[in-house]
Amino acid sequence: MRRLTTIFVSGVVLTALVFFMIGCPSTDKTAVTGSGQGNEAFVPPGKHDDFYAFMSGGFSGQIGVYGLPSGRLLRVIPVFSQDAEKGYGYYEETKPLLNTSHGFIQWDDLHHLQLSVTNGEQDGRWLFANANNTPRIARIDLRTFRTAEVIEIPNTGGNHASPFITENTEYIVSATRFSVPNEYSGNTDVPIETYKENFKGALTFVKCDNKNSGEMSLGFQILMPGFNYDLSRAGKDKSHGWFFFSCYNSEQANTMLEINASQKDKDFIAAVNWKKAEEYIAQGKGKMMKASYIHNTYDESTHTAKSETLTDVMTIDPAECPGIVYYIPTPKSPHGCDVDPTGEYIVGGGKLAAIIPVYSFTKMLDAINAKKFDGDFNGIPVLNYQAVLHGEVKKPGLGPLHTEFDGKGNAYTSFFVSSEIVKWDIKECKVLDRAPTYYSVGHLLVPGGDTRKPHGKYVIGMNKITKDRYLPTGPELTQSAQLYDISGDKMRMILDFPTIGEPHYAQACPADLLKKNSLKSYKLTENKHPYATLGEKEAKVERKGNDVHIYMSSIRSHFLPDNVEGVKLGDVVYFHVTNLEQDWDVPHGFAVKGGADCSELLLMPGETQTMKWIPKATGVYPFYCTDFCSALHQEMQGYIRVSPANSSVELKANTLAKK
Ligand code: CUK
Ligand code: CUA
Repeated sequence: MRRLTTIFVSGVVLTALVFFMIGCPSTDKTAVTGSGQGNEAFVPPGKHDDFYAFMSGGFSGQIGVYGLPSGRLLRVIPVFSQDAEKGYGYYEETKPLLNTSHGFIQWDDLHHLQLSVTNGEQDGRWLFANANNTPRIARIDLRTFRTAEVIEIPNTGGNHASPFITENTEYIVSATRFSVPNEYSGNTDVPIETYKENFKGALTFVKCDNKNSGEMSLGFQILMPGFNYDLSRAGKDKSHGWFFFSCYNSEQANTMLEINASQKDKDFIAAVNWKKAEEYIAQGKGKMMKASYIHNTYDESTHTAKSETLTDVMTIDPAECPGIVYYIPTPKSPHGCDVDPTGEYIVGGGKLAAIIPVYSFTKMLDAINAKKFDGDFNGIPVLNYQAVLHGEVKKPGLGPLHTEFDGKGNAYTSFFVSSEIVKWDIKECKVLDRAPTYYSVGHLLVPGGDTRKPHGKYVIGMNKITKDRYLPTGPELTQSAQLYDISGDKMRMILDFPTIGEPHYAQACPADLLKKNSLKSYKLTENKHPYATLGEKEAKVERKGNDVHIYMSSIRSHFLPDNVEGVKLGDVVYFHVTNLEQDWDVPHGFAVKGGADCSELLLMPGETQTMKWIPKATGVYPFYCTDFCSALHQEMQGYIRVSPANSSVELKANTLAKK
């Protein structure tokens, strides 16, 4: 999305670009609008924010948790990238979460988030996130604000239209951004110019154990024509049972997409009847395919993640199963695809379109029944545009991307090229208000604005470019979020704050939904980690061949043992550290000098984590606590001695057992 301004292919865009450059002067004194002068967003110390906002970190692979309206960054949740701040992906227990069929991957590009829903309303249980690069979906547990599960999506290349979910979190979808040679054909080594024959675009429906643990498994995959599937939303209420996916590159170009995929006036939104797909599969119309993909789960009782390889995928061919997919023609190179709270209206965001098309679900069903088709694409019926259209928002702005709703009949659409948020009336398709953003807004969010019950109150624009808006920080400038009050007729900007990584989509929910469930510590009595040290008396050292296991406890303000000797070159040392505290907000850290692939441990009360440490030279190495935990935090330290491989120093440590 960052490079959208470099498209020079159509008159519309060229005009748009000029407009953009004019609309973005570097000395615009009136640029800070909003009558609040920042006061409205101020939440004094001791008072809590009204909302949690979860913002994707984009190419940081993480999630930023902010309070609203203060804009305070409260936590960064590591998901797809290693995070040295928390040791995530460095310590042994979390490494399996980053396993894929391509091996251990330390990074990804996280674009979208969605909170779990029940009856189309936020239920505060889980947060889902997509990996756009190596296709995966993660589930974050909102009791702990930690990644609990990651599942890989086979036969796809880039998981962009994801992790959007159905009304009761029955399914989380994943649609391939890049179509790829069909993995199940057994031959993916094909000439790229055979794109049209050989490349497929899979839409994957990942099942969620929505009544219990939330655990994910692959439900089924629909093998679609080879387009680029971009964004999606589930139907709601009357349209429950359907899912809508935008796609571009219906030209099926495989090179220079900025020109070659911008030829047609209209691409498509694919309307998918997933309930009908379930019926076909129940009737045995699906095909089970062999694949290899990874599923990683974190077990809270052992504080440890494990990885398993799965091998089966149920697939379904829409050409052989009439009634599961219809294409709705959509101008032009659509990006966003959003469904209003009633489930009746489907909004397309054509990046190069001069209007916003709004489709009617009722009209769509009528058109399907009356067979108002304009031909088909590979056996998938193409619906007549006019027959499905509710209306077009005329002259809304330039470069429409995404739309959210306030539950009062209004929609808010972001415009990348003209840098603004536009409020419009859904029924009348009439523009009501517009507010500038600084600059080039991508996604926007209204708390609950994608659900059946939006909480309204605010809209946040997430901007790709900040140029002159903040103090310069060298060539790379921060991206930003801008908070507008939408409780009145006019949008008013009340806060502007920098964000981590590149925020694409974000979600917000009332603080009360999560606050009461937030975990304060892990119970030591429930700690089932095989290497836990559940009291200081259990601290010990053990040699198993070249492996040295140190069962270490930590409590204010010492480690036990804190002197270890008898480790030899060639040994692999495992520090299994348990935090014996049972109070809220008392983590201990742990770090040793040197050692390959090392980070720190950051142990929550009651938790056990393991650092693998391979010394490279003899000597005495200090270790210490990295988190300021008490007045004597600086005293919380120790030593480990490493001797030559042939040394006769016995393994020993100052544990209570020995005294
Ligand atoms: S995308 Cu980034 S602004 Cu990946 Cu949802 Cu539209
Ligand atoms: Cu424990 Cu500082």
